[in-house]
Amino acid sequence: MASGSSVTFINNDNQPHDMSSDPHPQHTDCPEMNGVGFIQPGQTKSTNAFRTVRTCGFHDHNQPSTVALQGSIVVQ
Ligand SMILES: [Cu+2]
Repeated sequence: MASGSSVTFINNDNQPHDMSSDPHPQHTDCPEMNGVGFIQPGQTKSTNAFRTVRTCGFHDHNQPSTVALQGSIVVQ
């Protein structure tokens, strides 16, 4: 993903999620993830624009060890 872009999260689950930057629980790596945060079922939210070239890992803060709710965004 190009620096300066944002990423849209769509919650297709039937429960809310709290999408946060790694590391858990500090969430300090990529503050751009704060644009998503708590997301209700069916809701769509976007990150803030990523301006630093790096890889941003994320997780569900309420289920931090659930691998299916983890991922990474590569900012190039
Ligand atoms: Cu967390």
